[in-house]
Amino acid sequence: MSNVILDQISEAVQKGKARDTKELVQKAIAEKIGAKDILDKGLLAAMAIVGKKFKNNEVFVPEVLISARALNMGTAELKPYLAAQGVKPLGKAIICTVKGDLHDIGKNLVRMMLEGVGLEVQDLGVDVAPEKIVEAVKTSDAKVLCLSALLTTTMGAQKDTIDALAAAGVRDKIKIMVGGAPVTEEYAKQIGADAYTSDAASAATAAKLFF
Ligand code: B12
Repeated sequence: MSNVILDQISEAVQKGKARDTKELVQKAIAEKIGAKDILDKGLLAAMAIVGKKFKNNEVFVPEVLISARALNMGTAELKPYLAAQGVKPLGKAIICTVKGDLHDIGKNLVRMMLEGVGLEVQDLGVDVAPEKIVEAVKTSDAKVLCLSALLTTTMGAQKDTIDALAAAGVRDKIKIMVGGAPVTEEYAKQIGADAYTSDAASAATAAKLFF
């Protein structure tokens, strides 16, 4: 039974049907299907399929964008269930997708999970230049900075950002976490980041350790 609805959610995301996605997620929640299953087996499973088709040129940017919009509608419904409510603020974090990169689904999930462990998150958005990040770090009392990159061509901007923070004399003010599909533990070490994790839930667990 539960698989049927998860498949329906996946189907709705693949077709970019935002309203259907939202309603199906609400239905799944009402049927007491776990939020993590709805996310992994419904919403993200769909994006994996869309990603394959995108790679094979079977779908193009507009289709991927409407699927991303549907997925975001679905995750918004899940937010209260993924993120623990009423947690006393633990501290602050800054998050963004680095310069040249417009992918924000992963970033948004990480933000949601950080909020779930009680962090207040300042989201600088996508395509954020190192200078802007330096400014944010200087003017905030955030203890953790999360940098997301989804392209092999923009991973370098994670390093550029860390270098810019060092040049501005604020590198030691903040713990830096990096992530995104092409990023690895080894790369994170190489560019002098403090932590890397491969998914949003473990990102939140790792971030918590810095407080
Ligand atoms: C959706 C998507 C898009 C959408 C983005 C919409 C949006 N609002 O985000 C659109 C259509 C705009 C897009 C555009 C492009 N894309 Co695109 N896109 C994807 C796709 C299909 C899914 C990405 C995604 O959201 N995954 C789901 C999320 C949840 O996963 P995630 O981001 O990896 O995040 C998880 C972890 O990595 C981690 N995480 C993420 N960030 C962080 C940060 C920290 C600090 C930590 C600790 C963890 C962490 O936690 C997350 C949750 O568990 C991927 C294919 C794929 N399967 O990955 C291609 C993909 C990333 N895109 C690709 C390409 C090439 C492009 C374009 C260049 C295409 C083009 N020719 O125009 C443009 C670039 C635009 C730009 N300048 O950014 C390639 C990248 C190849 C490469 N290795 O560089 C991919 C891999 C597709 C492919 N196989 O060809 N894309």
